[in-house]
Amino acid sequence: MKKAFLTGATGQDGSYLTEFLLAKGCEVHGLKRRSSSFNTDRLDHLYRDFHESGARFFLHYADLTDGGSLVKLLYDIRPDEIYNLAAQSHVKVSFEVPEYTADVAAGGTLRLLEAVRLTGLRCRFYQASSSEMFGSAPPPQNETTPFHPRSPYACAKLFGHTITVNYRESYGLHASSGILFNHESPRRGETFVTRKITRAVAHIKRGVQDKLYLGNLDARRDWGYAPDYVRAMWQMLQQDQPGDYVVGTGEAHTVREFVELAFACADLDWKEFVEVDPRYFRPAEVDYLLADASKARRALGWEPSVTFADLVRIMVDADLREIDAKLRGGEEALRTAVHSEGRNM
Ligand code: NAP
Ligand code: G4F
Repeated sequence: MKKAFLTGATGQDGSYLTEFLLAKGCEVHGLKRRSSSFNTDRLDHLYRDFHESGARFFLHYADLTDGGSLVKLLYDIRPDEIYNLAAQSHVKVSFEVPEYTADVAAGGTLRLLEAVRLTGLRCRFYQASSSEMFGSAPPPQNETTPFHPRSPYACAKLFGHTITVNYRESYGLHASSGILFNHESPRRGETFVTRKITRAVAHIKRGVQDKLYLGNLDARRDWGYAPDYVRAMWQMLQQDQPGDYVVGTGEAHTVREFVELAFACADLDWKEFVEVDPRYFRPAEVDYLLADASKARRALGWEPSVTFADLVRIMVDADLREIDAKLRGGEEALRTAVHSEGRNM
């Protein structure tokens, strides 16, 4: 049975990748960082007590900012495949906590690669690189497009990407880097724009939120469905040769288009509810990301399975179900809670 180890297991992609690897028959070891409250919501449906026989999914405490804990884990687990998904992944937040963002996304990647080298593991390595690294490079972007990062997050990811390439070239490590464009799902963090929108649509529809405040509505993104993207990660590690791959749908939409469609899914007119608040503008914006994923399509046979319209619908429906379940569980308490939350997001 193959053993896989992933960082960022508690995040959006980590949860889908864990599901995917378990379905492939792997034993899966996820890294989770210490938190003062439970942070495994996205994984709880997969978890079985490790005392039970047949358990194939294990969580371990460590942190990408703590190199020793990474060496210890790799030494104990000895995985065949490593997926490095952990990061402070919010671009706007990276302007507020730039050093920490770099410590995790850049330094953490280096620490993990060093842990692989020092333990002498013969394993395959996946690095979660990002289309943000292209920044202001004109669309469409592919593996040969020069990078022009526009945020501390993107600069840190660019280091993570290039150090992965460097370990491949220096030490012969089977290390691949997935340059993934935006991918979303009902498990997307609540402060990324798609989820912020679909959650607000559901809350407005049910009368527990009045307004949605957003930043730049003109930015264009190539949005896909997260489960499709974790399949691409796995496919990269099944190749004989390591490499770098752009992964995206090849279709871009503005934030405004996402808003329009999401409100329409709930029979609402977005213009009545959406206001622009400059607080959500970024010091430097990435205007237009559009993937040319022809290499991934050709070499991996990768294809997205969900259209833009379906993605929006999937997310709105999931947020409607979530708010309905909460409302059934305690309407008055919830109305107060989501009201204040809606204003602060
Ligand atoms: P996410 O939901 O924000 O998950 C990030 C994960 O990293 C969480 O599990 C988080 O733990 C963990 N983490 C943060 N700091 C850590 C630390 N110091 N030590 C250990 N773990 C830490 O991100 P995602 O959307 O799943 O994305 C996965 C990866 O792909 C990220 O590296 C992201 O930058 C990159 N990426 C994402 C996209 C996208 O559109 N989703 C596109 C390109 C690249 P907690 O749960 O405890 O916070
Ligand atoms: O949803 P976003 O915060 O995602 P962003 O910045 O594109 O980054 C995401 O995708 C990257 C891949 O390209 C990942 F590497 C990264 O980890 C993350 O997953 O913002 C998308 C766009 C931006 O142009 C932003 O300015 O939406 C615009 N936007 C407008 N109003 C907003 C808002 N973004 C957020 N988060 N909140 C708003 O109110």
